[in-house]
Amino acid sequence: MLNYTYTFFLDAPDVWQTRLQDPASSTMEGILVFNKHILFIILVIVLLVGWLLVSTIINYQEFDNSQVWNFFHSNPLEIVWTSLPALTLLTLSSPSFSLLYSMDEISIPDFSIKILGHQWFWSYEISDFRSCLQTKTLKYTCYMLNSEELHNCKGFFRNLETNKRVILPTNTHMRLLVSAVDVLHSWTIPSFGLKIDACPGRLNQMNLFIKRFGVFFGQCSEICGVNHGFMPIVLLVLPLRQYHYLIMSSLENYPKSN
Ligand SMILES: [Cu+2]
Repeated sequence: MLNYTYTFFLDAPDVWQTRLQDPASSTMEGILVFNKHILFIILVIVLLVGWLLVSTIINYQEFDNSQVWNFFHSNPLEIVWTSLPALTLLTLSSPSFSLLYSMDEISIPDFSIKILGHQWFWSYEISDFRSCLQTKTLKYTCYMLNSEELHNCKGFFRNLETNKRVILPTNTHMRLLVSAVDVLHSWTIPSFGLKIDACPGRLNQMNLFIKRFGVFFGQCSEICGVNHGFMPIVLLVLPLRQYHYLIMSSLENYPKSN
C-alpha cells in the first residue's frame, strides 16, 4: 500500500514502464521532443520500406515480369536511394547536435555540488555556503536502504531508496562536479535527462537547472562491480524559498567541518 500524500510528487518509474519519464529540466524536454521527431521519421521509413517490400513480393513474384529480366541499372534510382537517406540523416543531425551542445553549456552557477561515486554508494558535498556559515560544508553519504530497513517505510521503493535524500532547489543554476574514488560509475537521473560519467582521477562537470519540485530517482549507469545495481540516487527538489529555510536551519545544527 502506498502512502499517496507522500508519493504525490514522486517521479519514480511505473511498473513495466516503457515510455520516458516526465521531464523536470529543459534538457529532458528537448530529449522528449527529439524522441518524438525521430519516432515520426522512423514510422515513415518503416511504412515506406514495408510498402516497397510487400509490393515487390506481390508484383514481381517468380520473375514472370519481362521488365524485371531486363532491368540491371538505373541512374535516377541510384541518385534517389543515395540522396534520400543522406537527407534523412541531415534532418536528424541538426536537432541532435543542437541538443548535445546545449547540454554542454555552462552558465554561471549559483552553487556547485560535488558528487563522488564509491563502491557502492554516492557521496555529496556542498561547500559554497561556507563563506556565510563559518566553514561549514554540507556532506551527505547516501546508502541504499535494504529490505529490512524498508519494512517500516510505507510508500518507499525497493532498491531505489537511500538513507538520506539530497536536497536541491528549483529554478537555480547548479554546477555538478562528478568524480569517483575507485572505479567508473555514472550519475544518472532520467527525469533530468542527465547522465554523467564518474571517472577516478577526472572531474566531469555539467549544468543543472530543475524546473519543478518533487522527488526524483536515479541509479548508477556504469557497471562498477557486484553491487552496481544497489547504489540508487534520490533527490528531494524543493521550491527555492523552502530550500533556503531548510538548508539554513540544518546548517545551524550541522557539525563543523573543513
Ligand atoms: Cu555502477
